[in-house]
Amino acid sequence: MFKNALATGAIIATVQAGKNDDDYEIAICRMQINSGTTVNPADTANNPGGFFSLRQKKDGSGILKIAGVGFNLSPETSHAFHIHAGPVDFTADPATTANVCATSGGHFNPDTTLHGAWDNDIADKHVGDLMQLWTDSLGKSVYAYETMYGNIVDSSDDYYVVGNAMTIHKLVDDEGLVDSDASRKGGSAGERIACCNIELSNSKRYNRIWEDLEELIEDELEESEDESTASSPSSSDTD
Ligand SMILES: [Cu+2]
Repeated sequence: MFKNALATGAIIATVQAGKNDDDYEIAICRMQINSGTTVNPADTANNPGGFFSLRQKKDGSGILKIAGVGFNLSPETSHAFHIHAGPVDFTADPATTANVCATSGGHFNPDTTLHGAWDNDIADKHVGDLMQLWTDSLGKSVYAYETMYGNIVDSSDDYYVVGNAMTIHKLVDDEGLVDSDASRKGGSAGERIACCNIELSNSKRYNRIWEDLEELIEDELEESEDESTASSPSSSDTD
């Protein structure tokens, strides 16, 4: 099984990982604005959108990485970002489908856990609970994330995410911390403003893009570690 592959040791001989394009499986997800969203639906130049790529070593020896950009989002805030179960049916007629992103299901949640923060242990979050999209003053988000809960290389695994959708919500994800059904199920994230389907790609170009993205992910993760160290509980929180 995929998860056991991490422990077998049979993959130690993978020399020069990252140098060989064929070592990696790649998936892409190209955001489209939701039909019927309240966010600038007619303003095609400023529609919320984004492009994301997922990469993982084909032998299952590495964890899943997700990187990309979101744009035309609310500035200087964060947007809830999840994997939802099942694909969006983009063939649905926009004239009669008010919420095409809702043709995908609820959060991808093979363990039937409650919703939680992206950095929780899997017992306290959904597999589909991704790190939020943090935006700059222009409403852009540069995104880099890695997770051990999800894969794109073993279609028999419960955590296989290809064929599911990724969704950007209008609001901040409250990470299940509020005492309400909406919070515990979905983070009170508001409407789905854009969505995409996770599809495999065999374009070798993405591997070259990913060489840069790997650096980005490392930088972002270091930054978030620095921030969490800086806000450690030694400071006074009484005011
Ligand atoms: Cu969602």
